[in-house]
Amino acid sequence: MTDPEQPPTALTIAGSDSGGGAGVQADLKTFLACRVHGMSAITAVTVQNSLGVSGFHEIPAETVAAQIESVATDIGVGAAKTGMLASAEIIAAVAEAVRRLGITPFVVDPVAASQHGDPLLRPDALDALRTAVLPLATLVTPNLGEVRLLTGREVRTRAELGDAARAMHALGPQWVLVKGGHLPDDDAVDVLFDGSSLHEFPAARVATRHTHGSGDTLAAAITAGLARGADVPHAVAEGKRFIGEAVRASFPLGAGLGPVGHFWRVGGWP
Ligand code: PXL
Repeated sequence: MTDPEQPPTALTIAGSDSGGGAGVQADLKTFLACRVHGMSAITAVTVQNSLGVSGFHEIPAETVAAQIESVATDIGVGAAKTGMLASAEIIAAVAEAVRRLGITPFVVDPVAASQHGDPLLRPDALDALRTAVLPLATLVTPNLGEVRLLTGREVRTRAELGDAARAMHALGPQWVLVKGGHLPDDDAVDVLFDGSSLHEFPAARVATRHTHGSGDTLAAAITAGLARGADVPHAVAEGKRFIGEAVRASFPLGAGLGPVGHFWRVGGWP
């Protein structure tokens, strides 16, 4: 039973990014900036910097499940999200733990690759993601590449976003947020679908290549909103505002892709 004096809590089930811009590190910074106590169940340790991912080490599936169980049975999980899940074994263990412990709301960011294109999910794990995890999701947040991997659908125009959301919804989540940022339009539109109505979230584009960790940050900000008691449309609206400001506050780091600026709301640099 959660103490009413305890702050809202959120759990990320994701991989570590040694460069600090994406993965668990992005999620925990976002949770803090959104005023929830962040917790982590680490699925894999990636070796990476601004130039890309040069390797990763998977955590044993039973250790991933044990991390989830440990925090859920003591601290309580107000909302959870997934990021890099790495393998079919880890996916099966996460799905079993989330179901058994009744963890909800549950946001699934179906991460398959880094922005550099480095794989973060074994190709043979896609089926497990589709069949074991998506039916448990309160919300799934695919980009267009992930829509293609999960549904076989190629989205080339804004008009096709709705069909993509319907195809994703048929895989079992309660809500779908398809991120249209990779379309060649002037603004970037995401569409939210609950099985009956479509809602568009347009956003102005920001001219920067430093967007490492942006998908993780959006899903984490939405998860924080859900942990604070918002419904899905309000949590998505708040999450879109958070990531919009974070992209505007992004900065160069190292020789490659810099991260979004998680500290836009807490103040400090720049
Ligand atoms: O942004 C997707 C992502 C998720 N999780 C980890 C990552 C990345 C991208 O690099 O490294 C650990």
